[in-house]
Amino acid sequence: LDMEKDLRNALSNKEFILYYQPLINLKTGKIIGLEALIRWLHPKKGMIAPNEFIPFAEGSSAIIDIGEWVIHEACRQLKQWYDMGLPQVYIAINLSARQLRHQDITDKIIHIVNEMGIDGGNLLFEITENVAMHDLRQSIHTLNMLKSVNMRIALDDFGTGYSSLNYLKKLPIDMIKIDKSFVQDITKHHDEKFIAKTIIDLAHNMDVIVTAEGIETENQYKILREYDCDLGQGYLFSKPLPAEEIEELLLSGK
Ligand code: G
Ligand code: G
Ligand code: MN
Ligand code: NA
Repeated sequence: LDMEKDLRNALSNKEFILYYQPLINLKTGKIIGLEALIRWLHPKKGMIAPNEFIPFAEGSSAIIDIGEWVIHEACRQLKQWYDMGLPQVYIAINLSARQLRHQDITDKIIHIVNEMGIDGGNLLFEITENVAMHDLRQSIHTLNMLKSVNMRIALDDFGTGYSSLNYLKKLPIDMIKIDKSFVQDITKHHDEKFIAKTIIDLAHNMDVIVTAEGIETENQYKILREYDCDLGQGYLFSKPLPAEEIEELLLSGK
C-alpha cells in the first residue's frame, strides 16, 4: 500500500523516465526500432530498475496510470524525433496484464496516438504469455482492435512461459522475441543450441517475425544471421539509453 502511494507520488512528481534500447535489422545492421524501458529516478535512492517497482505497480491500479504515462511519453518522443527529421523507427512498449485487461485500453491508446499525431504503424506492443493467460478471449479481442489500427503485437520472453506454443497459435501476434536464455544457448555444444533455430523456423512458417533478445557477442550475431533471424537486441548493439543518446545514434546513421 505504501509502495502504491510512493508510485503515485513519483508519477505526479515526474520521477519516471524512459530509456530506449535499439532493435537491429540483423541483415542490414541498421536500427529499425526502439524498446521503451521505464526507470524511476528517485530523488534519494537514485535510478531504480523496473524489476524493482513494476511488479508492485502491477499489484495495484497504479500500473494503469504508469502504463498510460509510458504510452504518452513514448508517443510524444516519437513525434519529436519525427519532427526533427530523424530516420523513422518504431517504438515497442511493454504492456502489463492489468493494462491489457483494462476496458479503456484501446480507446486510451488511440486517443494518445491521435493527440500526438503519430502513425499507429509506428507502435508495437510487447506482451508476455502470462498477460494473455487471465482472459484469452478478451486479450485476443483487445489485440485485434490494436491491429485494426495498424499497431503490431510481439510476444515477449518467448519460450519461458507455460504454454508458449499455445499462445503462438492463438494470439494475433506479428513478432516473437526469443528469450535471451535461448540466445545464450546457441554457442553451446549441447542439444539446446538448436532451440533458437527451431523457434525461428516455426515462427517463419506462421508468418511471424523473430527478434532475438540479449545478443552480447559477435559469434551469437553471426549464428543468428545464419539462422535467418530477423531482428536483434542486446548489449552487442547497444544497452538501453536515454533519449539524447538515442538521438545521436540515429543521427549517426547507424
Ligand atoms: O530495462 P530492463 O531491462 O531492466 O527491464 C526489465 C523488465 O522490466 C523488462 O523486461 C520489461 O518487461 C519491464 N519493463 C520495462 N519497462 C516497462 C514498462 O514501461 N511497462 C511494463 N509493464 N514493464 C516494463
Ligand atoms: O521486456 P524485457 O524483459 O525483455 O526487457 C529486456 C531486458 O533485458 C531489459 O531489462 C534489458 O536491460 C535487458 N537486456 C537488454 N539487452 C541485454 C543483453 O544483451 N544482455 C542481458 N543480459 N540483458 C539485456
Ligand atoms: Mn520487452
Ligand atoms: Na523480453
